[in-house]
Amino acid sequence: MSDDCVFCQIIADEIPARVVHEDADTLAFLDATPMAPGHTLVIPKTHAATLADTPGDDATAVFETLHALAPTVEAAVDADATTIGFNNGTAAGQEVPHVHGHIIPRFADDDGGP
Ligand code: DGP
Repeated sequence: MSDDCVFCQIIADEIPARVVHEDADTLAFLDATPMAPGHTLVIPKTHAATLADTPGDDATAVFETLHALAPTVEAAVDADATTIGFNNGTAAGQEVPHVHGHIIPRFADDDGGP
């Protein structure tokens, strides 16, 4: 755990989050400032800032959770598709330095999204 990491604090249950999935290696919860209803973040439970810093097993676990969860998120909000991605590093727009994948529900009539 990284003490000053907001996502580590969510894992430790020190700050609240709307958790939608948890397993031994990953946690998924609703984004606090969603780009669409159901916008979900998937993180490894072990702190790593970026994908390059993430051990292979944790990266695999995050991608497995994204793969398993995206259809559920899409169906839950009756979306037509999902944008799935990582802002990987500060220059790419990553604001929280704990690696996380976004599941962003998309709708046929939305404005083009992120
Ligand atoms: P990124 O730009 O890829 O680092 O996205 C970080 C996302 O994390 C952003 O969409 C807002 C979300 N976020 C930041 N702080 C919190 C928090 O405390 N709780 C939750 N649920 N989401 C947060």
